[in-house]
Amino acid sequence: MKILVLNGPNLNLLGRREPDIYGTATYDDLTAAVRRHAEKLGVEVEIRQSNHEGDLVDWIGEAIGTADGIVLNPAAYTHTSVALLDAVLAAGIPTVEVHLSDLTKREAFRQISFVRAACIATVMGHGIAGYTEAMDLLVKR
Ligand code: CA2
Repeated sequence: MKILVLNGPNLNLLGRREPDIYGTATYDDLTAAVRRHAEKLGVEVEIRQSNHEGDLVDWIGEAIGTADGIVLNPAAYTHTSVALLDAVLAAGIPTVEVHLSDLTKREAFRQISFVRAACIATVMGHGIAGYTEAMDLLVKR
């Protein structure tokens, strides 16, 4: 089984500000936790991050026929991107939406998620542990 983990804008800067919202773990900590968990589960993993919406759309499209599941934190594009929603719908690959923070406790504009309609589950508010929980959901499925 192969899982693709996609991260949206600014997540590469994780751990550098707003620790009260996002925790103190860095992006390297996140990728290390995901790789460790993939090894434990016996699955292949590929992790990517981009600040550009089109990169994320392209990577979802390229996953067709190569990935069995996607863990997707679209970051700010969660709240704006119909293109990402359409990409996940078109790919037809089981996808779990992940957020480090609990969006239900944040600003009104963060209550909207376009991609959610195409995802099999959403994990939020568990920090980087949310990524490994999402991987478990995909493996169980
Ligand atoms: O909670 C999440 O995981 C978010 O997807 C993170 C996004 C935010 O726009 C979403 O509403 C919720 C922000 C990613 C930026 O992450 C940073 C965190 C700390 C320091 C620098 C960047």
